[in-house]
Amino acid sequence: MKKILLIQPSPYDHNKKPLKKKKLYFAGLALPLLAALTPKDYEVEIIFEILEDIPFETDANLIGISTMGHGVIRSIDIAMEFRKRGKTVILGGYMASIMAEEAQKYCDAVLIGDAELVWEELLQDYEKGTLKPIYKDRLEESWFSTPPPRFDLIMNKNLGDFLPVQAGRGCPHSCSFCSVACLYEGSYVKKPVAEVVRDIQQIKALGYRKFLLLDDNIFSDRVYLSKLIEEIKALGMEWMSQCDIRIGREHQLLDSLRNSGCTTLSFGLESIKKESLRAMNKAWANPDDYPALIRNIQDHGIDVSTEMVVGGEADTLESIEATKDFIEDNKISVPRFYILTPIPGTQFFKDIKAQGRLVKSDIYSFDGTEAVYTIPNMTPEELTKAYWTLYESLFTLKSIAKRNLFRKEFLKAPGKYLFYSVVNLYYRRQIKQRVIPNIF
Ligand code: B12
Repeated sequence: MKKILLIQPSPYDHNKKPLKKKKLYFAGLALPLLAALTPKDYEVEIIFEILEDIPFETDANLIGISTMGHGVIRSIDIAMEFRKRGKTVILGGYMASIMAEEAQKYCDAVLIGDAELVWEELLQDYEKGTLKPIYKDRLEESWFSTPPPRFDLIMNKNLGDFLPVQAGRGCPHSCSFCSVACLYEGSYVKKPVAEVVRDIQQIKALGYRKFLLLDDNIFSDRVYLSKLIEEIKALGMEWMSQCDIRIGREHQLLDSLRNSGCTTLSFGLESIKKESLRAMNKAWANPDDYPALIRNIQDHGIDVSTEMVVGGEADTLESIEATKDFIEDNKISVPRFYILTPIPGTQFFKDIKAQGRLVKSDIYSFDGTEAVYTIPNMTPEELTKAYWTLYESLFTLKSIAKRNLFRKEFLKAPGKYLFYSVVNLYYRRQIKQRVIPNIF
């Protein structure tokens, strides 16, 4: 039987060893989906390197490797290792898609964008010996379809208590730093509601009670979202997702979301400085509104998780310090931060490069914990220092307690806030070791 090995590499740690974890909480959908798109006469094996070692001596002749952010360096190293062994290597995923010319140097073919429309053609060409260096497609219609993901291939791995589902891809906004905007250019494509329900039912049948709707912005199409959550409600599951903070204005929708089992929403708030948001082409978000929007969402029983960046155009050491008060005042249980980083391929990267502001060229510095370009109000070294100081200041025992224990919701759900406190303590340890905090 023909065999393909699909790999989700793990990024290198500071000692250039692939990062390892005992458990993978946020399993991606790409490889189970790619496996489902693969014709039945192929045997497919999936490797999540974060959990397991790569079988370089595999009997598979075709190797598919995914790429994400700075982790692409590991993907390239794996690709070269397999090519040395005479295997045919395909690179796909976000990073290979937005820097395809570079990726092409290390593999036999790059698949740019969505695999749904070209994966089968690529496999046919491979069999005929006529593989092209680039396969490119992007779902352009407003609707797309996928087969049910092959979760059977990952059930033997140590995963968290939820599995991924996807309803839509893309986002109507075009924030200049965003890889999603770079690939989807402001478009939003979605799956028929019945198909999303089918995928959730599959997860339920596997014994899970929770799922992660890993869409980039579930508030992209309000009519679609309303229909979707009506159906989700009937499934009796708990779920989490991410979206545009302005959903906080929608009282009725928030009620329906909560009633459908939505427990947590994550928001890319980025900055408390309007001018910094404007420079990111994100002026549609107004930080003056953030506190009221967050409160509304929390008052509807949905936990708010935040992703923010420091190092925006108008950021100062004072505004970074003030971010601490913002997070504490708004009782954000598990805040996450990155240093604003121009990812190659994005508009932001093109602008910063054209302005001659890059101070690092090694992509491994582009992991969101190191300043890689200059900003007006501080040096890159000051920015990196301010970033870690912000993290440290929010992960003191006092701040963890303030955000998780001394809040009005604590008595209603003490177990949950104690769990968040434990996650905070875990993050605290990682911050001390200067490792980007995550539980993955
Ligand atoms: C789940 C997830 C993770 C999980 C991955 C778990 C795992 N091992 O499977 C975790 C939490 C570990 C993670 C970590 C990181 N992630 Co991540 N992650 C995601 C997320 C939310 C969903 C991915 C997903 O399953 N999507 C659904 C699938 C169906 O879509 P897809 O991945 O695009 O796959 C399609 C195509 O791209 C293509 N494809 C994908 N892979 C391959 C491989 C081959 C061979 C082929 C042919 C095709 C192909 O086919 C698929 C079907 O069309 C995305 C956001 C997003 N919009 O996708 C971010 C995202 C991919 N992550 C991102 C980043 C930056 C990271 C980190 C670098 C963060 C950090 N600073 O540490 C790390 C790197 C980890 C690594 N392994 O290298 C960025 C990537 C940006 C970029 N330019 O590359 C994204 C887009 C988030 C964002 N909005 O910026 N991530």
